[in-house]
Amino acid sequence: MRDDTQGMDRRDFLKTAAVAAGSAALPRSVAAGEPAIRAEVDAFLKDYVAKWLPLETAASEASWAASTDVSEAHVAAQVAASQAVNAVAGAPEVIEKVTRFLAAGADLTDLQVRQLEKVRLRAAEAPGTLPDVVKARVEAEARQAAAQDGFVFTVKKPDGAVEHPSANRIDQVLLNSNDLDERLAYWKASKEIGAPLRDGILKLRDLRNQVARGLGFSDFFALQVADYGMTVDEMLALCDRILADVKPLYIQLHTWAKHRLAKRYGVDPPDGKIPAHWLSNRWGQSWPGFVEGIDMDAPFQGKSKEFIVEQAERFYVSLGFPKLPPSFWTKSDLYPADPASGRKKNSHASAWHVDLDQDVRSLMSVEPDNQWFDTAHHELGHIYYYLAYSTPQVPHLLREGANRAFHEGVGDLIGLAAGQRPYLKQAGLLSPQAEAAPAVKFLLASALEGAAIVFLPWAAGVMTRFERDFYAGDVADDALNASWWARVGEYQGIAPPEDRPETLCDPATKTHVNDDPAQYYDYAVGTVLKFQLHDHVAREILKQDPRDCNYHGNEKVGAFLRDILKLGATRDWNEVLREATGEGLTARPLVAYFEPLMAWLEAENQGKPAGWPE
Ligand code: X8Z
Ligand code: ZN
Repeated sequence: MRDDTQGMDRRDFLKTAAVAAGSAALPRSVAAGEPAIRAEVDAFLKDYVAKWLPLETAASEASWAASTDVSEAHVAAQVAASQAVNAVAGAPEVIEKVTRFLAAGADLTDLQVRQLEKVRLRAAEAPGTLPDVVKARVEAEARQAAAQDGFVFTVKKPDGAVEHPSANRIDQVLLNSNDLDERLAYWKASKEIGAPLRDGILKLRDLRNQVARGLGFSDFFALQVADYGMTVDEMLALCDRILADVKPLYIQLHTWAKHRLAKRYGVDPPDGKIPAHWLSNRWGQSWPGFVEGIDMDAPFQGKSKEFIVEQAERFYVSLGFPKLPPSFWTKSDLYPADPASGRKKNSHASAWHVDLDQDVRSLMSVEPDNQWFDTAHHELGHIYYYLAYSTPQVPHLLREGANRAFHEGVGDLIGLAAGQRPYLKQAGLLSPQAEAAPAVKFLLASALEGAAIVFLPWAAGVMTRFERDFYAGDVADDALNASWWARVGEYQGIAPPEDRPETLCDPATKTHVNDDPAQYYDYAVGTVLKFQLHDHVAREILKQDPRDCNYHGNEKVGAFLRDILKLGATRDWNEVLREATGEGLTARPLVAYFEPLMAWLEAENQGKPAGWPE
């Protein structure tokens, strides 16, 4: 199982939990039937887990092999292993029993209801009542992943030479090059991967929807949102609120960046949107490297790639987390594949909980730079979450985050902590210029990069809206690019450098669209959550300024986090958050964190037109 696991419908749980609470007041004689069904459910869950877990582990193992070494044989093995686990998870008798048990939810314990909801959502991903569709989906998923992971980028150089750059190399050019022609060549090369994935993503949309509708979900997007106990409309409304909260600051950042980049490339700033190839990320989801005097990569020059992951582990250990199990180091695939080996692997970082116990692994292509430093903390957050809830107190079916956004938010929180200047200085990872830079400049760099302000229009806007429309049937097959760029323009104020015909497929250049579908709001909600937890940690535990604090070595912070992580999915996420921070989900700490930037940017941007035409 990867960190994009399926969730449960909390709405149903809350309904049943409320009924269950009421039943406690009934006379004993009325409640006398409870133990019988509870015993029956326990027996069912025990039997289910005994059958499902070994097959789930085998399917994860096969998926791992397919993602770390793309080959026909690995695709075939992955399909066979997924089919085997689906036969158990989606068996018609499982669906029948779960439905019957959940109808009697009033007599069950909370933990039983939660596990049954997990079983139900797993069945909804592969209902045995639609065997042909489920089989076709498994095959199409595996083929799409292999086509993506095995893709070779090609750049034709001005001198006629041909380069096959890795994803890391493309990212480096977009980060460092001031030559707009070179930038355009690498940006366009990065989008070539979309075309061969176009037919596959259309086929997958239909198969994913057919599967989800089998158990009554309106479409595949609704099935994924069900993890939060929210409707699609509620999730979209939450994302819209996040977008509204950050929009004024985003517009100022957009204006500032447009002028800064025009100066850097020696050209006039465009009137409205920023050309996509100007930005230091293939999708414009993060804009690192723009702030003069803040070179976050310099301190990593001369360090080894191993240092990046080991330093991240040291940070967690300083908070009282254990050292990673030796198998993490032997089984993970942490560094770029040797090009000479011919091995192809997924280039996007992920964390894996293979046996839902101690077999934890990460797939990365770490290089010694600041982006991988941040990503390594993010991935270890998933890994430490897995380990924290792999205890006898947490049933295997509930070994997941409180919700998926918690899983994304935790490692990001530690990434945010490891990006604070007091810690970087102490670790020898802060350049003298970055140390001397005014606080507002450092804050500016933080708003632009990683998962912060610039990230949110992309995550809560473009990705969430595009995928929602895609699965709801609101995007015509011959308008994928048109619809994609309409969203990119609307939310990010970014324009394609040239026409993007429908033979290409720019949405499918983003790995999540292919292999982690309809879940990107996890990162938007996770970002809000990260700043909420950070604010609590800095103010209430460290008693330090959230913008200038140091978690390192503080075991109280570690204990605070472990108290959240060790619960897995045994509790309602709203309650977990409220108990941890005293508040429900709120973007207030996120907005407050960047508040000093607004006045500075307004002064910098004075006289420059802000925003872009709709
Ligand atoms: O995919 C990731 C992680 C793995 S869960 C590296 N992230 C998103 C992305 O890269 O698009 C982290 C930030 C957003
Ligand atoms: Zn993640």
